[in-house]
Amino acid sequence: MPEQVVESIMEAVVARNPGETEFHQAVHEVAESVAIAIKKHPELARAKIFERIMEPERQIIFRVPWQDDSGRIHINRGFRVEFNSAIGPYKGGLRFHPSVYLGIIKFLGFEQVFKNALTTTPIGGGKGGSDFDPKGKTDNEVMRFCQSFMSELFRHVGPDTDVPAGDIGVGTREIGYLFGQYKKLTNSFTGTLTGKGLGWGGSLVRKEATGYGLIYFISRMLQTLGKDWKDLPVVISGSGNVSIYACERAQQFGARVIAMSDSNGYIVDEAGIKLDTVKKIKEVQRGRIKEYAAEHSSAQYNEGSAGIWTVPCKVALPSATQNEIDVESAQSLVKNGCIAVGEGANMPSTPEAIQTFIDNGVSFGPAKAANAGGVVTSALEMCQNSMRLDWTFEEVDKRLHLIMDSIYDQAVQAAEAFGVPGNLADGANIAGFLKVAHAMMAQGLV
Ligand code: NDP
Ligand code: 2IT
Repeated sequence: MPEQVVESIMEAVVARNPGETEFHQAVHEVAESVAIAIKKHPELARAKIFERIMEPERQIIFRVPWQDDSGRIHINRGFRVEFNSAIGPYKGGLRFHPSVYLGIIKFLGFEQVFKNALTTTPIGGGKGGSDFDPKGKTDNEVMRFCQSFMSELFRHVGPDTDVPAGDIGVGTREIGYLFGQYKKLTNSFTGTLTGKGLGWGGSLVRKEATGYGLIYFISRMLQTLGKDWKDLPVVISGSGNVSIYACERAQQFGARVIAMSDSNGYIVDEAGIKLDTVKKIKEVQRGRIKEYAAEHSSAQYNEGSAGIWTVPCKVALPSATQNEIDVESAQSLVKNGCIAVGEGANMPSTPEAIQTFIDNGVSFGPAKAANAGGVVTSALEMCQNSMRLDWTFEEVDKRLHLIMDSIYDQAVQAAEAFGVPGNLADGANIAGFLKVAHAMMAQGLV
């Protein structure tokens, strides 16, 4: 696709999907990479494969009514976008966050298609969620919301159709309530959701998987720079599922993680983050990162989450949310000597921020590749559920590590083959796209 084709595709995307700015951003980024691949594969342009991928196979939007503990009625909106099933059942998380609207779910679903293709496992792409805010809700309120959400979703999903999992605001608690309602409505115990609890179909390592996978991926990037984790100062944004387990593995590999955040602010602890405290505050008490500073005199708390990128570090792992690193934050990381950025979150860097990293020789691990460990392990959970077997922690972790290595290799090899050596973002987009494109070509115009 020459440059004019990318521009005309973008005009069409914006006209057909007005106001969905995150979706436009995600499509633009992939279109630019794929243009390189399509030059070598004109048959894919003639078959309009990219244009077909951009249009979700199915989009479901539904009402989610629920009652709070005082009996008041609330109405939220639920989404499931079934994006692409060329290589397997739709697969991807559910996000519960007040910022959720169709444009967020579509950007996430679109990215998921290519990420899942890179995993080497047979899963298509989808995403869902709601503008429900679990913060400050009681367990009973969250349970009633999840039951109402699943009362509609259950008819659209299934172990060979669409397999949701967690994302922001959806962890083991929410998956439990969703699973209970799904099981009751369908009278079947299947692997329709992943991220289930241990003892009722969940896989060991799923909780740790995105964070651990991120660290395995960045290890490969560091190797090519002739570095390892030992004593490297690392900054990780967020303090949720991805951030906590990225911190755990990085520390186990000898890194010095010095800052973490939430949407209110960030903590800096030059003595090294005490992860047990973060786990207690975030996983047990569902509290705020600010509370960390009250427990450790070596730490300071600062208001405002973006300030975390002014903390000097060698490795930055944005693991909170989309567009959290803008060009100023990227410049500040570069100025302070950052050598590698690994995206734990989905689309955390703006296009200008990515360009800043590339222009300044900062090694850049794109989300689709670097944070694929979560969905990789979800696919391993599906596999264990189908076999009615549970693998050990070591077995799952070994497979996760091998697959993260393969994802890294695919990105490197595609970047080389298509004339952009070292550009892992282009490489990951091209490798993921070609896998889906070839499957779609083989399956005809459906
Ligand atoms: P969690 O809900 O466990 O944690 C989210 C973290 O990010 C919290 O610290 C939260 O702070 C912070 N955050 C959320 N929204 C914002 C915002 N608008 N501004 C600043 N901070 C924010 O989610 P996960 O850890 O699961 O997900 C984090 C990222 O990783 C997301 O981009 C997700 O799509 C991606 N991801 C997740 C995977 C998974 O398996 N869970 C797999 C691959 C990617 P606060 O508590 O204040 O809201
Ligand atoms: O963005 C992601 O890859 C996820 N939230 C995990 C999806 C999954 O199905 O495990």
